[in-house]
Amino acid sequence: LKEVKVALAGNPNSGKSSLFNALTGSHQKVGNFSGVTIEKYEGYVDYGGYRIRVVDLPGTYSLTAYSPEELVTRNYLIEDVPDIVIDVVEGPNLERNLLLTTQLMEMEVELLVALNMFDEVEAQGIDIDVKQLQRLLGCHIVPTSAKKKQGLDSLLDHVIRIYEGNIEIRKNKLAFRPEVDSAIEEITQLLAHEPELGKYNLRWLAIKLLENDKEVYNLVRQYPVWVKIERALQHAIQETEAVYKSDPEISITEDRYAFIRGAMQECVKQRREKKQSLT
Ligand code: BGO
Repeated sequence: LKEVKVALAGNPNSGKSSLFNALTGSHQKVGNFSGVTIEKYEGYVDYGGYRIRVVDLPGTYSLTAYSPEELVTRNYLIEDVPDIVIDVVEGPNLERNLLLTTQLMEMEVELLVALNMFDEVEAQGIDIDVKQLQRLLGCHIVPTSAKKKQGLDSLLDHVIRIYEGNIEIRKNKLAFRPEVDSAIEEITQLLAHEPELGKYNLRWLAIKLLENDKEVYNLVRQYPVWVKIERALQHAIQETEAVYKSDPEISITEDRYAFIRGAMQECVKQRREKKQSLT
């Protein structure tokens, strides 16, 4: 059997453990993530001639360095490099859940969205333009109901076809405001001077530096190129302060929310309930 490594990421209460259970059934074990007391659920499912190994990552709303759950999640994505990351999204609460999605896009992981609780989406009369949302997120989206065990085969089909490179989709990058985008570009190029950093996604490191991320700061500070990067960061702060009266960190957060608002306006409509006819 060919093995495919899949990680489940998602907000708390998105139905991640329900999906994990529905997928892996009795093939589960529990351990700990290295160095922390956070439980690590691993399991597998054999499907279509593949053994799909699934890790259930801690539930998180974001990928900052401020909470152990968020650190464990992003470190896992960086160090263990799953073949595919399934972002389990709570369909009826799409807007809130997309914040994590935007950050997974920034990490440029191989992303697949499980639009979970789709039974609730339908019951509540919410219309989601899945095709258009796929275009905006630059990844495939599969509606699922972990509770009713619907969409699971389609999800696994997508895992295999993405792994085999059989369904292309145009990746999309979130556009930040021009001053931030050019700072990201400049810092990414500076980071490329350090071969040892080559194992990281440099664009992601650049975004995190602009966000004042402590962990990434401590990583990059050890390298000679830091002097130039610090100058670039200072310059970015001056520019965004001058134009927007806010620092790069706030600008980046605002741009993520702007992207999400746009996506919601384009893709999600509340259907008006049909009035009951009196005839
Ligand atoms: C309770 N559809 C629906 N309708 N519900 C779902 C789906 C789905 O596709 N998937 C999950 N749920 P977790 P995290 C509950 O436990 O997997 C429900 O944190 C209840 N419990 O059943 O735990 C799931 O791992 C009493 O709901 O999420 C669970 O991501 C009343 O979403 C909740 C109502 O799922 C969270 C619900 C005693």
